Amino acid sequence: MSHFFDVAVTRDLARSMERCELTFIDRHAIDHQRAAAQHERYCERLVALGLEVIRLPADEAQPDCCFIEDTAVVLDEVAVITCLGSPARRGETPAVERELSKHRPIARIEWPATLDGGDVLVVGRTILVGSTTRTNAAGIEALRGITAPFGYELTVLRVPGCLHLKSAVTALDDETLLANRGLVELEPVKQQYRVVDVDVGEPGAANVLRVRDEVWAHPGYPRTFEKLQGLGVHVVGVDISEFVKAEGALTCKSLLLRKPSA
Ligand code: CIR
Repeated sequence: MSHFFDVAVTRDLARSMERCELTFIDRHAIDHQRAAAQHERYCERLVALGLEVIRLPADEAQPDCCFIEDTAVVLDEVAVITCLGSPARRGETPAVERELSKHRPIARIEWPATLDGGDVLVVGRTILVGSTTRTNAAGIEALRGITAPFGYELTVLRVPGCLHLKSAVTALDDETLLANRGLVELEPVKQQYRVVDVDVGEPGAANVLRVRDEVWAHPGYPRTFEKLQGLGVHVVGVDISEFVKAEGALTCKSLLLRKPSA
């Protein structure tokens, strides 16, 4: 899938985000004003790159609603609405489905199959899926069933160390992964990709967002940032420190899609 996206669907953050789900990290106070400012800058940067940014309103009943990535997997051919692994988050999907149905045919993952979009990394025609506390075997098989007719090949990776696959590994380009190998078992794909390791002192640094010709990275991980610069990656700092406290990352805050060519 090309990273020349035209549209970003984002969701504003709820004031209730301070009551977000947390699994692998401890709770720290979230500065709502700073978080809102960071979200503005995230959206502004997408606009500056030329994307149309659709901002769905926050839902105060859904503290994690700004992490819109988990609600869907959007491919060129179809938008797969997920059944989130956390029951508390399942109310997030209807508003997202209403928006995505304007852009794509809809398929759904239905309970007891569960899957979070944060566990799905699409690299070209390959879909890497994390087996996590949120994404179960039935969710993975449901995704395989929906995407196989379009020619996608799905590979399952175990993620024992963190919330989502993409907290542990993302792609710098179609041949290269950025990973924390302490959090994800990359054995099944080690022949397929070159792997760049995050700095050992920055375990959370593997989540970067590819958008157009940029790779966004959180500046809170400066050594990994410099490493990517040294490798010639067009890396851009986008600060999401308040969302990191909610166990979120850069990819979680948008769904990126291409407009179908006319
Ligand atoms: C959760 O636990 O579901 C939220 N607090 C964080 C979700 C982050 N999403 C992501 O990594 N894709």
